[in-house]
Amino acid sequence: MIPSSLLRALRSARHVVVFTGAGVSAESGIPTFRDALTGLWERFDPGELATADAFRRDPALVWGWYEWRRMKVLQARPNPAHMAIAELAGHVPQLTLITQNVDDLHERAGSREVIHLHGSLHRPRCFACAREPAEPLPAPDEPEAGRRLEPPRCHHCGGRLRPGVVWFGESLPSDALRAAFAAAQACDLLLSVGTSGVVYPAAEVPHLARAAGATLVHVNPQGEAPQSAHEHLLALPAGQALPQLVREAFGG
Ligand code: BV8
Ligand code: ZN
Repeated sequence: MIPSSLLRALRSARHVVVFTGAGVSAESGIPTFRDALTGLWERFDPGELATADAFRRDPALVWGWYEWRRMKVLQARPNPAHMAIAELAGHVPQLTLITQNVDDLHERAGSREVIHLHGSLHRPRCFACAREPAEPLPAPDEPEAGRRLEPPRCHHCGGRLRPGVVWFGESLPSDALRAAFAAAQACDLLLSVGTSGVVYPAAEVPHLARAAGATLVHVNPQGEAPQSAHEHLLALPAGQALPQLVREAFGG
């Protein structure tokens, strides 16, 4: 049951921020960061594999992992959580969507101007000269969880292509981070959906909103109990919680 105080806060919000992590795509069948380490990769910690050093050491291992994850995204469809977030934008005066995810399921659900703090699986670039390939890469053939794949070569300099994601130890795109922090400080309600909030500086976003006096709503089956009256926890899967929240707040 969604508290009426939360429904009132959402109805009267001028500016809503939605901040998502891997949990929002879980019901689309996309493994969360921890679950994405199966097969050949199960002996790795993501912090070890999602780094430039890992790519330098073994490009085929890292490229294979990202191509397997890209294939999962190509095979996936947006779930009711992505759809409800796209619909919510039509019910509030201003909505800023910030994601830590590297999939394009928010865009495929109809959300526009998605702020990707950690880049995208669909924007590979040359590890040497940073140019992007002229054509989008073909869908990977069925790499079972655990195949090494040699990364394609840059048409310009012959360097290896790398995934267009932000690796540990790499800076986040500064314009995306600035826009995300500004929205967090300006909003009056922030919905944090499916994130464990351990990775910085992205994890700063909800803290900035709380410090600016916004109402916080955490949507996470494993979420912790809220700390204050302005904080709510919906301990449900996002695919259930978000459609229910939009329906109870705005009807339809
Ligand atoms: C930076 C893209 C420095 C790649 C990602 C030591 C050495 C080096 C750096 C550090 C260090 N110590 C700390 C740092 C900083 C580091 C950091 O924060 N590390 C953590 C581990 C402590 N950060 C960085 O390195 C960042 N860069 O600091 O640069 C610098 C500074 C100046 C100049 C130069 C450099 C860069 C971090 C970005 C890393 N890239 N992603 C890829 O995807 O492969 S992070 C990646 O993991 C995700 O994007 C996400 O942000 C994060 C967590 O992933 P998950 O845990 O899977 O997902 P999530 O957190 O969303 O958890 C799933 C949640 O969903 C769970 O809570 C679960 O309960 C819930 N859930 C499950 N099902 C559902 C659900 N919820 C709702 N519904 C459901 N159905
Ligand atoms: Zn190049």
